[in-house]
Amino acid sequence: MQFKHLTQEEIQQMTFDWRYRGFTKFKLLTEEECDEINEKLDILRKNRNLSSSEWGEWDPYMYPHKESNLVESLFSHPKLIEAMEFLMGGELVGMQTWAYFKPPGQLGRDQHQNAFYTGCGHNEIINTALALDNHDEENGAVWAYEGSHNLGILPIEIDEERTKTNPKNWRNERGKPCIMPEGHNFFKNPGILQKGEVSLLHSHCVHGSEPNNSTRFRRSLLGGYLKKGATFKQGNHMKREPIDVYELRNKHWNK
Ligand SMILES: O=C(O)CCC(=O)C(=O)O
Ligand SMILES: [Fe+2]
Repeated sequence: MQFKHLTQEEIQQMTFDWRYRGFTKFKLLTEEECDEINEKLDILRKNRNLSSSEWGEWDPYMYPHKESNLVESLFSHPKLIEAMEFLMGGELVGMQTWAYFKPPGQLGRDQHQNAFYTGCGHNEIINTALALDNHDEENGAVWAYEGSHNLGILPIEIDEERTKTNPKNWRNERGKPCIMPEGHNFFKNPGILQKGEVSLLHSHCVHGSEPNNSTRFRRSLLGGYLKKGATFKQGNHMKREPIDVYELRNKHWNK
């Protein structure tokens, strides 16, 4: 495979990470570029909250790429596309974008595998998280069990009390954790990201986040990408529709 955007070093790191960890990361944007996205997302969020009482103030923002050229261009970033084609071994279909704001005090997301929700096969979906702040243990970074991507789809356990802490329109955050195999010893990687780094998460890797116990935000722009030809569940909530990321890449990046 010919690479236009990834360095040899990045490819080596990614190859290792995908085999042994189930997630990888690299630098994508500068802090200034992140500030611009944060401003844009904040405008979208405020407009949403003014125009509808459906959403809580800090609820995730669904499909921001539909309303922002900037977000749409990032969703089709050539370096991201190249990395995911390499990791999944084929072309991609865009699935979803959403923005997380995670202000101080906000609860985290229970441990889960993304493939549980999208219903696709092993290594057939990658979720990206572009860090728009520094992410660390204090502000509830997304941790992941290293190597857990080699597990099948795990059972979940419903905790009715905890499901009550979910935002009204965002029912999968809490109360349906997956159950790890008994006595497992997967290393829990804290998922530290610098502002401007993007993480790529394997379909089956178990991950979650703790509450934001800091006085800082923990914002991120998330994307979902399916391997072309893979089947998926639309989802009651996300109502996923295939998005042509190559058309978007031509539109924004002309390459
Ligand atoms: O940011 C979070 O707390 C969770 C993100 C997540 O689950 C994902 O990117 O798949
Ligand atoms: Fe997830």
